Amino acid sequence: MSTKNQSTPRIAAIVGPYLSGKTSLLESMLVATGVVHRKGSIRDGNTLGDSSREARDREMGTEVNIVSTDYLGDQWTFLDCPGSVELSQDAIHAMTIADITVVVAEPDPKKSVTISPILKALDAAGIPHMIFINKMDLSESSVRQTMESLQNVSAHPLVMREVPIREEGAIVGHVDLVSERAFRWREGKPSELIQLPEGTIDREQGARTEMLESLADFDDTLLEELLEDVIPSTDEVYSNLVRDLQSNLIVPVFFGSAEHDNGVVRLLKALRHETAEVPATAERLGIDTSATSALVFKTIHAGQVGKLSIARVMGGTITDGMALNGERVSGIYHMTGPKTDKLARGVAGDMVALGRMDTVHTGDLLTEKGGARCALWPKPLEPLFSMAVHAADRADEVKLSVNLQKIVDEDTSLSFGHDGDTGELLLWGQGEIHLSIVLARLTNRYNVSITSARPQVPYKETIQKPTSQHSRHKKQSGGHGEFGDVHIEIKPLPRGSGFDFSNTVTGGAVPRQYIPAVETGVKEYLPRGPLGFSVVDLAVTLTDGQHHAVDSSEMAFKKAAQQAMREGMPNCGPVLLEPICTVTISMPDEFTSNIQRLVSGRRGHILGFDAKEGWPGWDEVQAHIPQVEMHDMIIELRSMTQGVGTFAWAFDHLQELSGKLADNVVSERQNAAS
Ligand SMILES: Nc1nc2c(ncn2[C@@H]2O[C@H](COP(=O)(O)OP(=O)(O)OP(=O)(O)O)[C@@H](O)[C@H]2O)c(=O)[nH]1
Ligand SMILES: [Mg+2]
Repeated sequence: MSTKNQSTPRIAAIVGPYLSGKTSLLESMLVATGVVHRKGSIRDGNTLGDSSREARDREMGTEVNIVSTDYLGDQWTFLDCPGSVELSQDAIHAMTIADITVVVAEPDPKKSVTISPILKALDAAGIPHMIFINKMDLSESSVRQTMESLQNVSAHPLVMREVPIREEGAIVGHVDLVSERAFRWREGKPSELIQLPEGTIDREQGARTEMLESLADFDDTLLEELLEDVIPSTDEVYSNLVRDLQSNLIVPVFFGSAEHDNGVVRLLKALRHETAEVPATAERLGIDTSATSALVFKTIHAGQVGKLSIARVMGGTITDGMALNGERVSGIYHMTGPKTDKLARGVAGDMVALGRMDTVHTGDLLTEKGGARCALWPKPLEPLFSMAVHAADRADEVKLSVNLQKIVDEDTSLSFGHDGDTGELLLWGQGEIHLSIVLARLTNRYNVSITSARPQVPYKETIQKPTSQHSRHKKQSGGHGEFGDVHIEIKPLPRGSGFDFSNTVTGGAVPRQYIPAVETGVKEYLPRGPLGFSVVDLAVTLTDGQHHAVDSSEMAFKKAAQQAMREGMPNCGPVLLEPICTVTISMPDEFTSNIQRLVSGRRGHILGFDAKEGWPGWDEVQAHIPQVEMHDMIIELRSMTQGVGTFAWAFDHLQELSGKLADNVVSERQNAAS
């Protein structure tokens, strides 16, 4: 099988749960491909990946590591993605653009559920993928147990490609189920070909039969051979494996230990022989490759080169100076971790960084004709957690928003903007860690220091009963006086009506030209009612009044109206309104029963639940939950669901809040104002 034509450049995304060993696997692959001679260590902070200060400080991946290399004459780019669920946008984009995804799982069966969201996303988009069960050096469970629990979260059959060779409980090597060759693992050296150990033969035969049966489900010739006890040729088995993987019918499973370089060359060889090339990926994404095209998968604002748009060439050739989407390419680079090398061109399949494409965004499809998005580009993740932010030094406010925009360009699961009700600058993202990385990046990269706080909830208030109010504004201070006199009626309106002003004055008691001033006066009162919040759902009618031929003015009537509101409103039974959201929580069904506790603990109530469409084994719970309770809900939800639960939400309605909770909100507001 080592005879193989050279392929076009290919891309593998490396994804998986937090700390499953993705970066270690990449490092081990780079040692195997000869790119680096000595492995960096995550703990020592000297890996080729995870080079940013935020990543090193936290000993975790905080952004995708892009490394292009050469393996046995083929070009490869590996996209090592952060595992934290809060940083999954990069992984989603990497999987989208890659020819294959390697899901790095842990051997502990209890952790298998953590790869469930990744597998769902891969299946939904039809992306071919393999699983690498890492950390086998630590494993106490059998490969079979791990396989069973992984199969529970995969829609497609998992196909074990090797069985372990054990000595005194520890795994010391593997038997490849296609070639039926046995290998002994060696620390830091290629595995050694050995005789198939006696004690492993039965397991090897059983597992090989299972593998062939899985393949026969998709191939009648193979099925017939199995039924007739004909041993299929190695080439036939390989061609089935390749076809079924590339059409996302099966998920091959390999195992090993990235830390000890075990099983890594086997995985690389599978990637080399079984991964489809760029035309298949372009077809999956609906991209026409007859003309030059490139899909932007990541935007980076860093280093001396300025903005870089990292793109995959899907068809044709990109050369420096070419105009794409109306912008001139100024510099084409090849990436190896944080290092960039200038290239003359990028050909179909290549991952290239394009310099200074100012108007280009992640997800844009670049062509000479210009200007389209990739229709199948994934939508940004829902915002789940927010903080109110401002520059510690007021003079840095502009610097803050300019640089925040750059960071948001790099990560589409972030957003920021002023809240329409509270006026605060809110930064939205996927969780506390996500936002703390953004704040650290603002400081480390752009030298802006930030203070952050829990965002205010946009409470409102309304009234429960009507009142009539007569108020007069009168001022005599030499020369012109001020005189305005109004009778108003204030009435509650149904929830969601907003505000209504009308006028029933007859006989010119309030001259026509002053009536708009009365309306303005009332409206100017509304942002701060008797409880301190913006008043909604009420009607005010001007019923009568008096004026003075000399002293009346628009200003005088506006003041009279404000005074009438100030005096009348406290008599209308003001009541606090809190925003309630409709929330759809999704999680694997084994956790559904916990959600009742989560929702009721947050003063919410469940509206219903159902199986999540297109996500076998997952449920969705609909609930109404007060917005104030949602601030840190994602943290509790994740802790209840091994990190995989998530939700979508939208404002639904305002609801009256009374009692102690309301009293606390009102007194906090009054303390803040005083
Ligand atoms: N024993 C053992 N430890 C491993 C193995 N692979 C990785 N580790 C350790 O697991 C920890 C996490 O490894 P990383 O490679 O950073 O994991 P990651 O998946 O890239 O982590 P994130 O990107 O933060 O999600 C490190 O302490 C590694 O040394 C392995 O095969 N065996
Ligand atoms: Mg990592």
